[in-house]
Amino acid sequence: MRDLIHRSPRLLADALTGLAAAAAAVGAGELVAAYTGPTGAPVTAVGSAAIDLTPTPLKEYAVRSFGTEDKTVLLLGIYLTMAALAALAGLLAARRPVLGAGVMLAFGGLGAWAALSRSTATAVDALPSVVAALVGAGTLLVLARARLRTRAADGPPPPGPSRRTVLAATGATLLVGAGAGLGGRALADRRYDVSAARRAVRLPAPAVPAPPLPAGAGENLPGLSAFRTANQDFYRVDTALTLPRIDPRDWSLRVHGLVDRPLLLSFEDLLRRPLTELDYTLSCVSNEVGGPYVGTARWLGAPLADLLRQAGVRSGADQLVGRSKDGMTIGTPLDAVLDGRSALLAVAMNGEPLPVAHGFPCRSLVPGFYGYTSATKWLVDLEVTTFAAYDPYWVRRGWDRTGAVKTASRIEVPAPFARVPAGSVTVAGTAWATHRGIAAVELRVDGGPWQPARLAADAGPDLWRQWTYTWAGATPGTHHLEVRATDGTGAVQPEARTPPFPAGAAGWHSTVVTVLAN
Ligand SMILES: Nc1nc2c(c(=O)[nH]1)N[C@H]1C(S)=C(S)[C@@H](COP(=O)(O)O)O[C@H]1N2
Ligand SMILES: [Mo]
Repeated sequence: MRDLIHRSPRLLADALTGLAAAAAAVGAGELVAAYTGPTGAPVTAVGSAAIDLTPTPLKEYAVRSFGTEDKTVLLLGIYLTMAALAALAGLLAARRPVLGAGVMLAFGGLGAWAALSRSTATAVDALPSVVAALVGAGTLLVLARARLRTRAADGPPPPGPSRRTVLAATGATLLVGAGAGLGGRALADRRYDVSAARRAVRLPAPAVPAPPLPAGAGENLPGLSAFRTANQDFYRVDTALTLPRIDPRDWSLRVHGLVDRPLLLSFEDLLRRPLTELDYTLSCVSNEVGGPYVGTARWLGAPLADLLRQAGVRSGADQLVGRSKDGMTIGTPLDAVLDGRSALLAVAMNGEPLPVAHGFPCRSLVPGFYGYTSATKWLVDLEVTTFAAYDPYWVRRGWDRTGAVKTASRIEVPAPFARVPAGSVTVAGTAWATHRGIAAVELRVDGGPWQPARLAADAGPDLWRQWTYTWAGATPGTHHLEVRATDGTGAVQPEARTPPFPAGAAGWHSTVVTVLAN
């Protein structure tokens, strides 16, 4: 023990050597990636590969526990793991500098492999990690050897820099590496910025405007979700560790596969088509019963069916696969796209060009389907194919290949575990069964009889519906509220709970509220 305490400053300094080398490596990698493309940055590449390789249950757990913050948590985990391994490499290098350097090379190799493993990768994506490996190995070799040389046992101090100088150089390397990393990120953000290009987009007026929302489609009740979700409040679910940044001038959409006339459209071509406006509620298959991954926006886009008819769909085709700039693939039943529903190639969301996080410059939307089978963001390619011929990204991971939205209802007011005064209590929430519509919502208290809720005006089957219920005579104590909806086909939401995997959550939402004695 005494010995360890005695040696610990030295061990710390050894570990610091490893951290400094890793910082220099990552910093160099970020700087190179600012020129070769941000998806190749070593940590981003490893993180993206981790997302693609994560088994479905773990991914579900991450989305459930961390929500939209899941990527921050992942990156934090990668940085901490890397720091721990780098510290170990430093300790190793204190005895065998070449071995420590070998660990750094292996790190870089992992980054290069990860960068190349992505379906959209090109050879230059490996460059940041290769440079990082060389910088990391070289730095560790130099620092560790310099430290070894200061360590002559007894007698006169060895020639060369003092121990303190080497330590200072190590600290400086750490800071310079971290600075290069942040600088590289900032540079990449500037070089790949599309906000000016996004602001420059002139959205045409819709050829087919959305019908006006009926008065009273949206209740204005504190605690109840707004009928229209603001862009900054709209949920975000995707696998992109760095957002694809696409300049519309560089964008094109290929339509191919089982078609008579393959098409290639520029963004201008797309905007020249007659555009349709659509009020639509988009939801995620990963949403738990009562969960937040649902939102409603006014979208503007080119009708997808017209485009496919122009291309001439061949008989036998039954799946439409969208491919994104970042390699995501999403498959939709073709008959649904062509059956007259308002399937769109959307370019705008709530009156502005699509936000980058929501797919700028173009995404697909097919009413009635969860996002993972219909709503490809950063869309660049549409392939008409068959279900037999191709399994898209999520289907390969075991998710249902159809992805029709299940009927869902949610109690939002009172909030879970709220404490409310006795007497008359307003209960309110939302319900959706996109493309089938909501015909009824019922509420029951403490397992009693189901009571009809009052539905807000019907804005159409592609939209959610708000509802309210006046709970008269709420008595002091703890109470259990349950909700269920009936969709436009007359099907009542089943009681049995199923988890989101593999086809979307089902079951009744419930909350517990405490009624206070007045
Ligand atoms: N390119 C790409 N598109 C994607 C995804 C993705 O991971 N990558 N996720 C899908 C899923 S699962 C959903 S629920 C919706 C979410 O869209 P939003 O983030 O705009 O709400 O996008 C879909 N489109
Ligand atoms: Mo989703």
